Formats: sequence, structure tokens, C-alpha cells
Amino acid sequence: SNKKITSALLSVYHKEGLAPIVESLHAQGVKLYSTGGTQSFIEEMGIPVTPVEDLTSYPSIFGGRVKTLHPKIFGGILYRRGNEDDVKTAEQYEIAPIDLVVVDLYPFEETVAAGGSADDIIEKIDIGGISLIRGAAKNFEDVVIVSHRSQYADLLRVLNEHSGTTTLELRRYFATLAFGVSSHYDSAIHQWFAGQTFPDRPADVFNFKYLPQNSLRYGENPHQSAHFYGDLEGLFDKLNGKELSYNNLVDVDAAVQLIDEFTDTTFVIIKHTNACGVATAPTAKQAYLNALSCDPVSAFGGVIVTNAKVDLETAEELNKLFMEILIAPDYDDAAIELLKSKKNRILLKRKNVPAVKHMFKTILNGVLVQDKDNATEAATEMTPKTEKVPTESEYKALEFALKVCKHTKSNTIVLAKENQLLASGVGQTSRVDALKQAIVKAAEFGFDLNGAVMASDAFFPFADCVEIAHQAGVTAVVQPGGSVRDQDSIDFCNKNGLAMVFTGVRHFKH
Ligand code: 93A
Repeated sequence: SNKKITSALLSVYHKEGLAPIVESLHAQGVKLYSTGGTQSFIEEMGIPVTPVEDLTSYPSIFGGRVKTLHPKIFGGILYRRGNEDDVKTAEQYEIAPIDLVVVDLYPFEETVAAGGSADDIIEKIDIGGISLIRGAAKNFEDVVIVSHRSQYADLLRVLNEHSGTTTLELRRYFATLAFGVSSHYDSAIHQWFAGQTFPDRPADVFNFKYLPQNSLRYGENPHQSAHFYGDLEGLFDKLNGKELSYNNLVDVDAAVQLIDEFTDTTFVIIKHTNACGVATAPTAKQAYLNALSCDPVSAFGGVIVTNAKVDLETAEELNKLFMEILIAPDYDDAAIELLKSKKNRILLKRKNVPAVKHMFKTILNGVLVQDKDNATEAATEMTPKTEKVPTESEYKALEFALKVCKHTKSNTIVLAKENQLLASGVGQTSRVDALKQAIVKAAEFGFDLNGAVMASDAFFPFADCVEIAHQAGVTAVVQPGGSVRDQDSIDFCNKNGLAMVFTGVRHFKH
């Protein structure tokens, strides 16, 4: 099944890198065919070449739209050299074999990226080239297909080190690359058309599968293999540390989403996608220390994110904690030096690039797509439902609590004060359990809940949550409202002097 290349069709858009291939083919005595521009390029090198027009007896017509689409060309590529009938037919119609096809397609994606007009873009839909690629790849038994200029180096090795002889295995390898090229090319065309035809469909539904594929060492657990489709380098500069794992990436996403809720100097500590520490303070160091104090046990091995530049005094505190990842918009030089002292510690410097606008989740035999939860309710969007109205400080605390609540797994209850998360109950099957968990945690880490506020991701179907919260010292509550029994909770608050506001916006996170 070893085959020596005796003839080649070259039809390439970008001519760079082609000269050494032409020289080498010529030196091996390979007969060359080519299309107009490629033909001129070869002729300028002083090397003989047969124009495809001589094979087809047709000129290039319709502005080049039809140049290679002809049985003499496709027959020469596709006939089975080992099939008697095919060989006879080839003789009968004087179809010469083409053993090597080198194509570099019209630059469709580049034209879209450069903001070309629709006419311009459509003209860049390659027909003949893609057909040459498909045909030659299909007949990998007999034909070598080089489908992109990035494969020239591979081809040169075949020519120079193996005198143009290929194994079946190698031809199959080139065919595999070729179908990758053709499917990518057609996907890009589909993506562009879909964007024009269905302008309201989320663009990243079409886009995400075109993102670079990164192999991960493993998935959520070591026995699961995994990939990340995305452009991490576009989002972060990695200044230090090991490779990000699947779970790291999931936590980085959670961290970034939560920190983006805050404008004042804030630190967030994430553990398994939930916040176990959040605090806003006048200085970065204070914000970090307050966030850490929320639950220093959970913070161990966590992912930390801040919206402030990390200075040396903050780095000195951070350096005492074992953490997986630190994300910041910037670092002082001295801070980075110190933090680099642990070689596995991942230090990310965040770039100011927006992430995708939609969320995907596989379920059953399909994918759910939804907008991200971009709603954040300010105090002005909170409607008091009780006789007592929250104080200014309570309103600030309610806003703070709600931001954290929104980014915590349901069912969730968040207890907070003005600038600090005190405790939360996360991912519970009942909201009462979430509240009880939060109260126990707050006590464990020494927080007095008197005067604290409570946020709930969804409405209270019974008065039990406000009752338990009141016993723990909570004085103000924010919830979406909307239960048929809202009045039960309102009545309890009125009787016991709590303030409660409704937002009308639910923040489930499953
Ligand atoms: O317009 S096409 O789809 N019609 C064709 O028959 C055809 N054959 C090759 N474009 C066609 N090609 C493409 O022309 C190749 O894929 C390559 O990108 C380009 C090379 O043209 P030239 O050699 O004239 O520069």
C-alpha cells in the first residue's frame, strides 16, 4: 500500500510556503497541474506546470466560480487504482491520475473577521477547493490530500525524506486532517449564515464549538476525561502555578461572576462554586481578612478573587493561606514575588474581556441554553411589605446579601451585615435547612446575628423561615415574594418588628 506521488494538483489561495514544495515535487519528477494564480506562481519559479484548463478544455468561468469542477479532475482524483472497471473507465475517457492534491481554501473566516461585505463573504465560499479536499480525502487509499498550508511541513518531510512515497497510514492521517478542515470550514459558513438568518438567536450558541479546544488532565474526577472549549489566555494572564483543572475552571467562573457584582474593594472566597467568604472594606487587606473570617475552615484550598490590586500587605496575609487560585486585576511587583513562593499556587491576572452571555447545560439528550442571570436588585427596587422599613444600613446589607445569594446554589439563605457575608446555607433541599445551616455556621465562627439581614433566593411558602431568623437576631429580610402565603410571613414580621422587602425577582441557581 506504499504509493509514490507521480502527479499533483496544486490550488492554493495563500502562496506563502509553497515554493519549497513546488521545487521538491519538480525535483522528484512529479507532473504538476494547477489553477490560474497558483499556475502563475509556479511559472514564475521557472518550473513547468499544466494549467487545469488543458485538462478540462474549459476556461475558468463565472469569475473563477468554476475552474476545477470537471470529470477530468475529479475522475483523476477519485478513480480507484485497484479497481479494474475504474481503471478501464479512466483509460476510456483519458482521465489521468492525480496522486497528490494541495489546497488552501478561500479565506472565508478571515473575510468575515475583517468585516467584509455580504457579497464579498459569499464569494469566499470555496466550492471547487472544498470538493477537491473531500474527493482526495475520500480516496485516501490512492491519493494524498494536503488541505491547509499548516500541513506543508508534513508534506515536505514526505517529499524530502521519503522521496514522495506515502504509506496508507499516512494518507489516512492526511484524510483525517482534511475532513477536519472541511467540517470546520462548512461550520464557519453555517455560523455566518445562521447569524444573518436568525439574528435573535444567541450568537454564542453557534460560536462555542468553534472555540479552541484545551485538553484537561481529567474531569470532575480523575476517571473522567475532559476538555475545555474556550480561550483562557484571552481572559487571564497566568503569572504562576500549575495547570488549571476542570474543577478550578468551574470555580474560577463562579468567582468571577460573583466579584463582578461589586464595585468597592471586595474579596470573595469560593469553595465548590459557593462563596464561603465575601467582604467589602476600605483596604484590600481588610476586605481579605473579613472575607476569610467568615469561614476560615472552608477557605482552605479555595479560589480567591478580588477586584482590587493586590499590594504587599495583602499578599503577606494571603500567603499564609493554602489556596488553589488567586484572581486579581493587578498585583504590585513585591506582592507577586511573595505569592510566587508557592510554585503550584495559580495566580491569574484578569483581563478586561467579557465572557459569553449564555449558559449551557447538558440534560437528557440535549442542551439547555439560557441567558445568564444578569438581574441585580438595588435597594430602590425593593418594596417594603412590613410596617417597619429597613434602615439605610439594613438596605445596604440587604443589597450585599442578595448579590451573594444570587450566586449561591439553591436552596440558599444568606445572612449578612453591611459589608460582610456572615454565613450561608447552600444547596439544601429546603430553605429551612439552608437557614438552620447558616445559623449554625455563623455561631461556629463567632458571629453575633443580632441586627443581621437575611436574603432568600426564592419566596417563603410558610412563616417558618422568618420565625427562625427572628429567633437568631435577624432584623431585615429580602425575598422575591409571590407565595400564596406571603401574608403569613408579613404578619409574623409585623408582630415581631422585622422589616421585610420584596424584589419580585427570583434567583434560583441549580
Ligand atoms: O470558486 S471556486 O470554488 N471554484 C473552483 O472550481 C475552484 N477550484 C479551486 N474556487 C476554486 N478553487 C480555489 O481556488 C482553491 O481552493 C484555492 O483557494 C484557489 C486557488 O486559485 P488560484 O490558483 O487561481 O489562486
